[in-house]
Amino acid sequence: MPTLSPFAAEVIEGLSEQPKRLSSKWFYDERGDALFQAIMAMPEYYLTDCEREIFQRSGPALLSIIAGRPFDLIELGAGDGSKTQHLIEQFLAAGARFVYRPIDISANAIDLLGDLIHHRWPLLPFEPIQADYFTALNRLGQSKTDHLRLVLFPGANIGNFNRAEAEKFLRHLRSFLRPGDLLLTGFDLKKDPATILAAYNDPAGHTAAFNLNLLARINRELGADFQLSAWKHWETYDPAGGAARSFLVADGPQTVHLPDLDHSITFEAYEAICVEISQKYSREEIRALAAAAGYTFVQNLEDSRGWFADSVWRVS
Ligand code: AVJ
Repeated sequence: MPTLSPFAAEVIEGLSEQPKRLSSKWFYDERGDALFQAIMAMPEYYLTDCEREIFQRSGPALLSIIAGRPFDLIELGAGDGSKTQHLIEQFLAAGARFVYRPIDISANAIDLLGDLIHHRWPLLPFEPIQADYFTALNRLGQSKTDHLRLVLFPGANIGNFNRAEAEKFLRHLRSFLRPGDLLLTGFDLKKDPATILAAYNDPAGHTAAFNLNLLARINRELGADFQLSAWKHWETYDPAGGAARSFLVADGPQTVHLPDLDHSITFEAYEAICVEISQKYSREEIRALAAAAGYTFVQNLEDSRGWFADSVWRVS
């Protein structure tokens, strides 16, 4: 048995389970990044606009929590950093002393962000780390700075974990931080189910294309023969549990071959693959999660509609 790439191993494992599933983390290849940009630009996808509004006006609140201490502004999954630049602008205008330390797995994203930051604020200390979250946090844990840390985990990425996984992730994150350090996490709040469903079930089909790209990626990278036209995107939102779930449903029986991996997978008619969960939270659930993961809840920063919360916690 040849050693499988992490992607191949997870595809085979997830499609061997009952019910079948694939992790949404594999959505983001080059094509997936572009499709996600299209999702963020569409009117139904309110999350990005809400968080931009929050960042545009939360500089003073964050600086008052930081209370004048020099700090490291650490951003998990910085991407193009476009929302964070609103915070940086307010922090600099207020004379705050801080180092900007974006973390991203993509070297390309870090390079582009570096050019932008150097051009806009040539004097801002900029120390990026190109690595996955935990490798980067490990490195930060070894650095000797006495700066307070403000860690940003924006974008509702926490929603791609179920509740138990979210707690585990946040607990693990805390183990790299020191008492007094701050964590800001983006949570999509429970709201009118119609609003949530529309954000993941757009009439233009951007979300469907984004999800189907996962099967296309398996074809491209693992030599599989998924017939994309035989799959349809199906979205649900459970207003009690708060999970939006995305499925890809087979519209007839089919067998998919992965010749490179010497493997094939059969699907019954209407069999579904669960490809994403986007968990929504109540304010009460956010407080409970903070406590369960070992943090002290400090404050929710919300948009004017009360649709999204960037929740600020302190390491106890
Ligand atoms: C990037 C994880 C926040 O769950 O809302 C958007 C991804 N999926 N539309 C989300 C996504 C379908 C998004 N996150």
